[in-house]
Amino acid sequence: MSLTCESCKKGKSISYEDFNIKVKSEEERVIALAGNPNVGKSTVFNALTGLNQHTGNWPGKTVSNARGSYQHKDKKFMLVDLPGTYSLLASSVEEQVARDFICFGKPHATIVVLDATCLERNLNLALQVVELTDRVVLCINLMDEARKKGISIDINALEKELGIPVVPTTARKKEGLKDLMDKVYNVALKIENFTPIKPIYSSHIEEKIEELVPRIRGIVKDKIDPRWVALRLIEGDKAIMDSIYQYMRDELILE
Ligand SMILES: Nc1nc2c(ncn2[C@@H]2O[C@H](COP(=O)(O)OP(=O)(O)OP(=O)(O)O)[C@@H](O)[C@H]2O)c(=O)[nH]1
Ligand SMILES: [Mg+2]
Repeated sequence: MSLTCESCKKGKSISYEDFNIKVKSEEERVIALAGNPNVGKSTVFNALTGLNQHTGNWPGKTVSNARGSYQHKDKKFMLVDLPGTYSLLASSVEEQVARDFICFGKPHATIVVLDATCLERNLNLALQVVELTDRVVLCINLMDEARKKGISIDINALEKELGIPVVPTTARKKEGLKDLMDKVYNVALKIENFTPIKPIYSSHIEEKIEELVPRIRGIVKDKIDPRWVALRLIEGDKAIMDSIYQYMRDELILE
């Protein structure tokens, strides 16, 4: 991708279009599909999109991507299968692709697919996505395997604890997918509004965040969550500065 994105040249905000995701009409909603490796993302993707799929590469990267469309109720959706990642810390090209798409591509919703048999490890990525966007649906997949292992998951408690919709699925048997599409519909069309409960850090870190947020907000405005950028800066993440500059150069208010 060139340093100045196509949308910026046209005076528009950066969006999924700058990631080579083309929708047929403005009405079509773009949904990102994220998750750890091997949790059933492609199984969910295939079950929802069937034969309506295309593959390509992420702009400027050798990582391939798959997109597919499906219709639910009266609306069309474009599902984008992101590379499987354990985190969004952008230490690998796959993590960077997933993070940049969720952060700068501004999909209408992001589904995070989790493995019901090892929720604790998988929730790490889910919490990172929740820090980045309010429009998230958790899909707890492999429920059949969890049942076999005697693991039961309190879906309502998870929804309350995280403040986002949570759907149990067994994608291989196509169980739970209608419920997943209903929840994605509601989040993407803002029919139901959710306020995800974001992680709170130790008081020392929270103080630093408070100090940085107003300054970051002055630069990025409402284009990207200033708290999230503050966390990345505290972490010493240099790649995020490059990405912000690459994708938002013409939108930043620089003195
Ligand atoms: N038992 C069971 N197996 C499943 C389920 N969903 C997917 N699988 C199986 O899990 C394996 C991995 O599924 P994929 O859909 O390829 O997972 P993925 O997340 O796309 O994997 P990567 O793209 O490699 O990260 C496959 O053998 C699927 O058939 C499920 O709900 N139950
Ligand atoms: Mg896959």
